Amino acid sequence: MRVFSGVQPTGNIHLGNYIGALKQFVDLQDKMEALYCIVDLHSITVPQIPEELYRHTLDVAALYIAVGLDPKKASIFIQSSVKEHAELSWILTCQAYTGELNRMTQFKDKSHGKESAPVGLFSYPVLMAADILLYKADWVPVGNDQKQHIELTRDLAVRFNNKYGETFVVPQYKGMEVGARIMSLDDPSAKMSKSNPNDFSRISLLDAPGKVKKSIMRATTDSETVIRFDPVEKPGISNLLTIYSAFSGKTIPELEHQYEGCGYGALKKDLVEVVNDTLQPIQERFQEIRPSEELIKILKQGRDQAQAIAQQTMREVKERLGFVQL
Ligand code: AQP
Repeated sequence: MRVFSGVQPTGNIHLGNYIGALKQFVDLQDKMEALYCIVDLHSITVPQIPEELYRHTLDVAALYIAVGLDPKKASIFIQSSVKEHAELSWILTCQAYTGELNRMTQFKDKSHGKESAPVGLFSYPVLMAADILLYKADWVPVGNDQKQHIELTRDLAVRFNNKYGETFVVPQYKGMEVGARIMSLDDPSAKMSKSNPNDFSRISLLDAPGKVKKSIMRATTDSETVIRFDPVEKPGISNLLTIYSAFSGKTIPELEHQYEGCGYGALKKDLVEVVNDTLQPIQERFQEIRPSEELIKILKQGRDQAQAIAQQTMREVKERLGFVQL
């Protein structure tokens, strides 16, 4: 069994990325062959400042290690360092229909209100399919904002296999029941996101304790006082309970019981502590690994491991398509 996933270097990893994806990356590296990349090719579907992209790419790589990914167990690499991603993406673009890409909600969200959008933003789910199919991954741990893209990946794999012969593994979406979508702290109707201009809408893994405190204490709740998990009626409190549960290991019913009769302030105060206690060792490890030569070595080693698999898949794909390989 093989697991593959990635994170865009569009900013520092936040609690949504961590709970929805990275925590699972760490669990799965012990259970199967694992490949995790930093998807820089995806990040340029929206404008990036080159110096920031460079910095964020290495930051995300260091955060992968800091949260517990082990280069002895998982291949960690930068997407653009394995050119086969772009190559397979083009081949799959020729198998995808504009109608199915038109239905992708993330494209609709990100291009909303714009007169025109980059073609790459429109076709980005095909690049994501290429990322996954290139490694014949069985499992793809992602937050539920990506579920529709995994369905497209499955459709493209089946379509290619039916047309050209069994080539790709049809991957499974590996989501979670709780925590698959962490919401913005300032607006619990929107998902927590790196690109939200309000810094207090999210908590990044590198946030200082004071910033964590401010973000949580300011988080939007409701006018009631009862601590109850109800994402429809009480999205703000439910979001805080979800974060609390993911960081403490306590179930949501356990937390509801613990905070029976308490006000929102008490819950928020404790959550600040739980989050800061979890982030502290991650930040310490980050500070060690980020400036080190070891990080570059890990990324080179990951690239070589990934490339060996990618090249093998591309040979098969080209043979099936009837490409002349010299
Ligand atoms: N709010 C979230 N809750 C749970 N999971 C989330 N993920 C993202 N936001 C949440 C999951 O994190 C992984 C990496 O995401 P990504 O960086 O590849 O892209 P994204 O989904 O577009 O994340 P952001 O933070 O919203 O970035 P921007 O603002 O740049 O678009 C994915 O598995 C994703 O599902």
